[in-house]
Parts: sequence; C-alpha cells; structure tokens
Amino acid sequence: MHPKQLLVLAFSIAYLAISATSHAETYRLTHSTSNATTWHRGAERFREILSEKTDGKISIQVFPNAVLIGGDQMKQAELVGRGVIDFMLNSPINISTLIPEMAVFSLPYLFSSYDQVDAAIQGEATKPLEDLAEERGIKILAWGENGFRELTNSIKPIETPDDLKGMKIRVAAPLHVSVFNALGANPMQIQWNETFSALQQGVVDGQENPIGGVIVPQRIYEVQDYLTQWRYSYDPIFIAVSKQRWESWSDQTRTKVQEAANQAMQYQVTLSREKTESGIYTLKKHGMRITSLSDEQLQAFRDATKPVYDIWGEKIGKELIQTFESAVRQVK
Ligand code: X2X
Repeated sequence: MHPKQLLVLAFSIAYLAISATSHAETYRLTHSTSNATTWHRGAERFREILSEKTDGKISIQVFPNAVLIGGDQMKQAELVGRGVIDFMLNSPINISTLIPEMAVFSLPYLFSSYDQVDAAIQGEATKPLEDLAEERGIKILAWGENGFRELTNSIKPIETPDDLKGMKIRVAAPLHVSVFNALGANPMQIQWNETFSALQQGVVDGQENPIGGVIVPQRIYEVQDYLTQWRYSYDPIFIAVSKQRWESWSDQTRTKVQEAANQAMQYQVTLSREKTESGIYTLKKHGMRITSLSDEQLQAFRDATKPVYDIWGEKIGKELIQTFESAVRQVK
C-alpha cells in the first residue's frame, strides 16, 4: 500500500472510532436569508437548545442564503420533503409553488395586528397546512415570524396605488406577482440572494420585506431611499424537519427536537418584534424616508388589491381562507 493510502486509511479508522463512541448525529438546516437576520438567529438558537438537550449528541449545521441549492429559495421544501436536507427554516410563501395553499398568509390585508397574527398562527388555523405539508414529507414543528412586509423603493415616496404605476418591483412568489399586477406595477420574481444587486443595478426599483426580519439586517437601506409602512401582508416562518428523519427517531428524541423548535421560535418571534420597532430608527438614521399611511390611504391599497382574493381563492381554497378570516375576526 502507498504511504498516502495508508494515511487515509488510518484517518478513516480514527474517524469511525470517534463517531462510534460519541454517537453524534449531524443534520443540515437550510434557510434563504443571510446570517445577519432574525431567521438565522432563530435557527442558531434551535441548534444551541437542541445541542444542550441532547448533551451534544444532535448537532445542527445552519446553511444561510439557500447555499445548499444554489440560492433557489423555492426548492428547499422539495428537498426536505424528499429527505435530502433534514431541516429548514422557511416562509410558507417559498413553498407556495409546491403547496399553493401555503399562500394563504400572504393574502393582502388579511392581518392587521400582531394579536390577529397570533390568534391565527399560534392557534388551530394552521393545522390544515401542517397536514398538507406532512403529505409532502415535511413535518412542521413550530411557527416563527418574518413579519409585516413593507415596501421600499429608490424613486419616490409611495402614498397611493397610483404612485406604484409602472414601477419595477422585485417579488418573492407568484401571489406577490398578482398583488403588484393589481396595483399596476411591474413585478419581477427574483431570488432573494440576487435582490440586493438587482436593486443596486436598477434592474428593479423596489422590493417588499419585513423591517426587522430582513430589511435592516440585510442593509437594504444602502440601495433604497423610501419605505412605505403599508403592512399589506404578514409572513410567518417555521422550522420543519423531513418526515423521514422524524420517523427515524425515538419518542424521546422527538420530544427534545419539538421542545427545541418551540423555544427557538418563541425567542425568534420576540426578537423579530423588537427588531422591527428599533429598525424604524435604524432606517431613519441611514437616511431612509419613512411614509406612514392614514386609514383612508390604507383603504385605497386594500380596495386595489381585493382582486387577488378572486385570483387565488380557488388555488388556496375558500374554506381555508374562511378558517383564517374567522381566526382573525376573534380579535379586534
Ligand atoms: O424572498 C423574500 O422576500 C424573503 C426573504 O422574505 C423570503 O424568503 C420569503
């Protein structure tokens, strides 16, 4: 045997011996934002809690920017469903091409307060979606928060739907395309990890994302001058595991994974709301002009985006929309 081959063999044996004694299991978690976001902090917290609970026997590697799949944010769910990737922290909007019902959250002006969000998302309304995900091999463990998606652009303050006419807006998913078409804008679906340079180079004029979750940590203020707080759509996130992986574990391990996910997402929701509040000041400090809208002004956007309910009603399912609307109505 060549000395080099011998060396490789010796290392392999040593590696096997170490893995056999420590029984450490390493799993990969994918998400589509940078390592500065509240998403990433939530994923890191999950990793820490699970490591503590299992005395280091379960180790999670967090991969940001959807790097495991070349930045394709819509592909992550499919790969988790097939068991190729173990965990994901994801927004349902990124799953809406695989499971159209997941677009329900993003319906314009479905939610107008955190209380309404919490009533629907931490309650029973999400159960049918969890069942649909499970049919696709995805076990949703706990819900966190991306946040209310606010509009930014580099051209002018947006106060009315008319102001958006012809403006090129980057969007994440097909439902958002319908929203911006309804507003007379020119929507373009672009991967999130390509959006900063698309804004910088003027390929698009604007984008929409939550302040605390994404706009501040990903420094969108460097390439955008105006932000309108129109709270047109709320976006949760969730931690999920491939069903295949979940079923391979003992009840004891499942309990630990479930508890770690619950605690991590609880922490992440609190962080998201804090970051959104302080984020407004950060944006102003960096020279962004913030436009807040009166109830009348908001109503104009609400009216203009109503057709989206007709376009998406069939795909999402009327019953599911009603389930969400009645959960929201519990809270005023
Ligand atoms: O792509 C987006 O806009 C983001 C980061 O919010 C999602 O992944 C849905």
